Amino acid sequence: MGNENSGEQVLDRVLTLEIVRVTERAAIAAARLSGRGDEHAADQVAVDAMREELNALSIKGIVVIGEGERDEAPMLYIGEEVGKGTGQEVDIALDPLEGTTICAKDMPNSLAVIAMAEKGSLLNAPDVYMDKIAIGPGYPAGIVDIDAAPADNIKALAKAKGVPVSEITACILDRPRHAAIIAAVREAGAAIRLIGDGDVAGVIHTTDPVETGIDIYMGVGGAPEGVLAAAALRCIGGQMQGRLILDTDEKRARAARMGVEDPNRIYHMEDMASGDVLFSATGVTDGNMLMGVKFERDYIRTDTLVMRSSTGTVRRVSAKHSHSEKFSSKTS
Ligand code: VTB
Repeated sequence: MGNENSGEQVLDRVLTLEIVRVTERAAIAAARLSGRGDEHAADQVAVDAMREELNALSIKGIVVIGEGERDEAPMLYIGEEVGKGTGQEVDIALDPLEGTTICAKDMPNSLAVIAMAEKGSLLNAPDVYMDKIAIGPGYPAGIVDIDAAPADNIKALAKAKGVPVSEITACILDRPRHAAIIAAVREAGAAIRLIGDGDVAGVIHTTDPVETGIDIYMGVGGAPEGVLAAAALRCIGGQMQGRLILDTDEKRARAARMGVEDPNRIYHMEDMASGDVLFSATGVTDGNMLMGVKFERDYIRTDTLVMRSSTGTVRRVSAKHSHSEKFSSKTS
């Protein structure tokens, strides 16, 4: 798959393999608690595991997208320094368990995700909502537009793909706030896959419609998840636009403190994740692109997608881990 976004290789390429270990470890921890109905516990073990693995890396990392602001998240909060404090300075966006509720319910597509980038190249997004639209690679630039009517975007996409609108599937979070967009997409004649959570996976799924059945992601989800998804698309190729939803003075002030000058700005994929970006996602529960963690008698198996924007290489890492203390079920 071609990648138009190649750029300078700034990050040490060994980090591409190091971050696989980080998401594998978080995914294994979370997966032990999948289907147990306790989303906080699943999230907590994933956070602990990811943090421990990150702190073993020779990086000077800073969390720019994390578990929340320092006062509300004791670990992996925005601004937390991670890594051994030696080596390259990197910005990190992470979600040790993207889709806590789907993991707790043992439903598809929960992931452990991380993006690592050159210092200063990931959008410092506040934890607010973001309106998003994303499509995979291979389309002319600008064929979808966050400000266009949903039906027009669907029709433009179908035309560019060379299929009738009825063969297009949009992925949308199943929320009451999406009633109008859902009605408009259905009225246009396209199908919709409604998801309960996990729009990072939803966006990534647009990059491989043959495997996932998803052509376009639309709707309002978390802004931090938007930056993570943009980091992934920068590596695989595709188009994405996002706009923060800053509908109160408090949110506008919070965003301004994080450097957002224009509250109505449309962020394109490259505005959310620029420079050399690495991205890794390990499946927690089974999904459309990634298998979930499998606990077998002799091994624990994981499935990871890891990629890098400067080279456009997308690797799939299928790993067998021996049972060990590190992967045991106790929290650290
Ligand atoms: C999405 C989704 C997340 O939050 O961003 C969503 O990717 C949006 O927020 O997995 P609401 O749930 O408030 O609609 C999550 O579902 C995480 O909560």
